[in-house]
Amino acid sequence: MSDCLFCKFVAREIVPDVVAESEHSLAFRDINPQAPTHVLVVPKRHVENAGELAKASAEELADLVLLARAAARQDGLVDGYRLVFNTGAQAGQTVFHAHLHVLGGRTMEWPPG
Ligand code: D5M
Repeated sequence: MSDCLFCKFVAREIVPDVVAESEHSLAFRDINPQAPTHVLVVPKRHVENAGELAKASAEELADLVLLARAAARQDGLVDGYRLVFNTGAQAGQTVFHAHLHVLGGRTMEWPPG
């Protein structure tokens, strides 16, 4: 989509701080990190959220999760990490191209805010 920020990252029209890439997904650092590691993993396909990605391609959803795992390993998150899909405005989604947050490097609390 021409006006989608994350599509521009995938096309490298704008270059994010890339940490890893796979056939179907791109991982880059969040501009406003909420933890020592805060990586976003996006599908190269433009879909609005994780459910839409699952409907379009289970393989691409699995690729997204595996790239998140690789990014966590790359940052040495051996004690754990949190994966988050904000889905919809009420859940805090602000960019409507599906993205998986990878958060780690500090103790997480529950419930989230
Ligand atoms: O998460 C959207 C995330 O996107 C939020 O954590 C900030 C991040 N973001 C926004 N603009 C940029 C740029 N330019 N580079 C890197 N990260 C960015 P959501 O779940 O939709 O609230």
